[in-house]
Amino acid sequence: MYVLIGILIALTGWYVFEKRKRPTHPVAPGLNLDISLPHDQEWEIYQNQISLCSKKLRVCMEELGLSYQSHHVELIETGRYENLGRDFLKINPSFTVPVLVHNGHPVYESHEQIVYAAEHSGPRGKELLGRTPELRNEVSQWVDNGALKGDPIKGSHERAGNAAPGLTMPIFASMVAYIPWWRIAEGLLFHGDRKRPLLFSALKMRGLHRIAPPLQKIIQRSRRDMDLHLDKLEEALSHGRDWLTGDTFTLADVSWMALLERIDEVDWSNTFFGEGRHPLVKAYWERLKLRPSYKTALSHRGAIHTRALEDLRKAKEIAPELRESLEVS
Ligand SMILES: N[C@@H](CCC(=O)N[C@@H](CS)C(=O)NCC(=O)O)C(=O)O
Repeated sequence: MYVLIGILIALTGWYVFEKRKRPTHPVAPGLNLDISLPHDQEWEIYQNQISLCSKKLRVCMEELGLSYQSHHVELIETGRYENLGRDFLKINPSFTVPVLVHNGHPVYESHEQIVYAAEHSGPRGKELLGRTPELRNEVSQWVDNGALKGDPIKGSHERAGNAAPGLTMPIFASMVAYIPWWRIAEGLLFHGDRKRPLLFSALKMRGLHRIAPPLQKIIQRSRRDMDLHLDKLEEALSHGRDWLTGDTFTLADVSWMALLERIDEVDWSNTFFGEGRHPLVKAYWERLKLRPSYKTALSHRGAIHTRALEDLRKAKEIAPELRESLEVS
C-alpha cells in the first residue's frame, strides 16, 4: 500500500515538473521580431513530412529558390510527439509545424509564412505574390481559401484548407495503428489542445473499420465541402488559364498544390476526379506534378505513411461498406 502511494506521489511530482518545463500558449501569426532563436542560416524551417501546412511552405521555398535548413519534427502520426518536447516548444509554444525562421526570428502560420518568404525574395517573390494590385488581391483570396485557420475540424465550408484535416482522418486511423499507446499518452498528458490526442486515441481504439460516428460526420462534411471548393477551382480554370490566376504561377497555385497532393496521398482522387469529375482540376494537378518543386518538396512519403496508405486501399477493397461509408454516404 505504502509503495503504491509512494509511486503515485513520485508520478504526480514528475508530471507537475515536466508540465512546467513544457509550457504551451498561443503565438502571434506572422513575424515575431521580439523572439530570437538559435540559427545557422538566414532561412530555416521546422516541418513535418506529411503535414499539409509544411508541404505548402516547402513548395513555396522551392518555388522561390531560397536555400534553407530543414529541421524535421515528428508528429504523432509519423511516430511520436516531438512537437511537444521541450526543445520544439521553445521554437513554437503553440506546438504546431511549420515554423519559418528568418535571421533567427520565427514567422508563425503557414499562410503568413509563404507571403513573408515571397515578400523577402526579390523579383521571383513579386511574381508569386501577383504583380498588379488586382492580381495580388486575387492571389491573397486563394491563399486565404487554402489556409488552415483556427480549429482544424471546423470551417471546412469557408476554407479548402480547413476541409483537409477531415479528409486526412482515414489515413490517420491507419497510421495510428502503428503507433504504440504510450506515445499517444504523452499527448494526453502534455498537449496544448487535448482534442487532438483524444481524436488520435479514438481512431486508435476503434480502428479504420469502426471510425466513431461523430468523426464519420466530420469526414463526410469535409468531403462535401471540398467538392464545392473544387467546383470553384474548376470554374477558375475554365478561362483557358494554365494556373489559377492566369498564365503565371503564384502563391495561389502553391496553396492548391499542397491541397491536391493531400487529396492524392489520402486516396480521395477517385471521389473527386473519377468518372470525369473536375476534369480541368485533374489536368491542372498533372501540370503541377511536372514542376520541379513537386519532386523536391512533395514526392517523398515516409515508411508509416506508405504502409498506412496501402492498408487503407486494401481495407476499402475488401470492405466495400467502408468505401461506401467514407466516399458515398
Ligand atoms: N494554422 C496553422 C496550422 C498548423 C497545424 O495545425 N499543423 C499541424 C500539422 S498540419 C500540427 O503541427 N499538428 C501537431 C499536433 O496537433 O500535435 C498553420 O497554417 O501553420
